[in-house]
Amino acid sequence: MMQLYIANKNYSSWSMRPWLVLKAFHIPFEEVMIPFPKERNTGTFKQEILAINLNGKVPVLVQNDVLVWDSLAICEYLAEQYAEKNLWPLDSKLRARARCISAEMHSGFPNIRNLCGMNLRANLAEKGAELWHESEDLYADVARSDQIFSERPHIDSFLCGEFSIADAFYAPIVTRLKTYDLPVSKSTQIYMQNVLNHFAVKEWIEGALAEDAWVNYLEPYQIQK
Ligand SMILES: N[C@@H](CCC(=O)N[C@@H](CS)C(=O)NCC(=O)O)C(=O)O
Repeated sequence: MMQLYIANKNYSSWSMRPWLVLKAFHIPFEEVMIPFPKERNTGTFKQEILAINLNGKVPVLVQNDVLVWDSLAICEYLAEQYAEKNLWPLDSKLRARARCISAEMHSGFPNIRNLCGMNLRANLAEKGAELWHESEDLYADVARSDQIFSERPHIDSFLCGEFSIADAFYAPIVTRLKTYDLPVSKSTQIYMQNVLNHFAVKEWIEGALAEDAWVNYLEPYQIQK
């Protein structure tokens, strides 16, 4: 069975993406968790992941002698291996859009990523309001995601119709919008609710809530109780 190496569900947004794709499309896999250390550059995280992948980051997928690192490359590999499951939309126009917005997420949105780290256990609404007034860059990233969400084919559909890799790529943005309570349109609120109600997203979040590991360098806005 293939293995997916991930880090803490509470914090690891890149791990979340391929994990959601595997779950959403009922592809059997073994989850291997390598938790982040409490303090940066301590513990055994780096050593353990470097033993699997010289890039030193999660997620990593291992299937027999095939090693795939990087969330987008993993999803592309899965789409190829499980072609019958349509991990990308079947319609070529929607598929092109799904690929574009996933690539845009993969290489963009630095402000929301840096300022609003994923933290599923937290409620950082107050911090979100502060950041919203301080950072025009954050505004630009939120406005762009709001635009992408609002351009989906139907109010009740996912980004490109059925749930696809594109939705998995934006799921960590959805959770950030919620955690930091950032202002979004009504249409985006409906999309967010549909994503948060998806069984795979729910399962990941339940896993995150069950974790108790505190990673100091990923908690710039909270003090450990
Ligand atoms: N572009 C990569 C990013 C992977 C990444 O940055 N992973 C983070 C966890 S979310 C990581 O492993 N960080 C550990 C480190 O940099 O030491 C992908 O899409 O997989």
